[in-house]
Amino acid sequence: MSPGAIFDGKKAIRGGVPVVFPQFGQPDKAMAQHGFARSSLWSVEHVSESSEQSRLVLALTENAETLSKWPFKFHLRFIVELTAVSLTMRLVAKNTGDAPFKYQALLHTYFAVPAIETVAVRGLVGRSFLDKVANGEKKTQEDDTITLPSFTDRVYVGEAAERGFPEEKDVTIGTKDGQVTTWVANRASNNGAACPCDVVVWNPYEEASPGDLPPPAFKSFVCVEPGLVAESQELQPGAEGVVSQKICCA
Ligand code: TA6
Repeated sequence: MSPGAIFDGKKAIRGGVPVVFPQFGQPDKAMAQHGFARSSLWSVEHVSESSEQSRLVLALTENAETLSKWPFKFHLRFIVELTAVSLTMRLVAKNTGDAPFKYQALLHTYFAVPAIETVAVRGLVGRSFLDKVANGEKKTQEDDTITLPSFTDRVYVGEAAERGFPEEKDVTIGTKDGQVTTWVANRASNNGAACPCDVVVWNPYEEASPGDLPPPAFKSFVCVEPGLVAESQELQPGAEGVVSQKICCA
């Protein structure tokens, strides 16, 4: 959590896992950056507790505010499952209207790290990525070790889309000297069928740190974000789109 996080509901809380829906970035300028979900008030739909797992389901459906920005009916669920060894989060978007709609969805997860300069993210080798620090230039990840020595903002395109759907590989977060601290499984589906999961890797460094993330806060996190964002997805009436992330300590 950023020391400058704002909790008055006027903007997304800076840290944790902001829920991005129905847009990533601001393709629709009339709608907030990253959509309305992360700054809306959700309801608690379900809470359960056992010796094995704690489970929480939060829900958001269309309302006058969302309809004024995006004229579609939906039921969003954010499902959090915590065990002794893992945290699994699933964003499930259901089209509850009678016409298809286009959407993007992403879990904007902030992972705490000791020092961004020593971080290495692995498991994305071979993927194409859009380098938003280089005007969105399309590049290929040649090395399995991704370091973040400076402002980094990349959309790693879901591998399956380009390589005939090989088994999705997990991502690890660790250090340049080879340590692995966190395993991250990113998955997606749309209209009930598994589909390639894009992964965004971001750290703003000082030059792109927003006001509610005052330096040196950038030194203490890396964002590894599963999503359906490289292209808008079309969700059929009654169908669901899902983005999930399972996090385990190595
Ligand atoms: O994490 C990727 C990204 O889209 C970056 O481009 C940057 O804008 C970041 O999200 C934070 O966005 P926010 O609206 O939360 O300041």
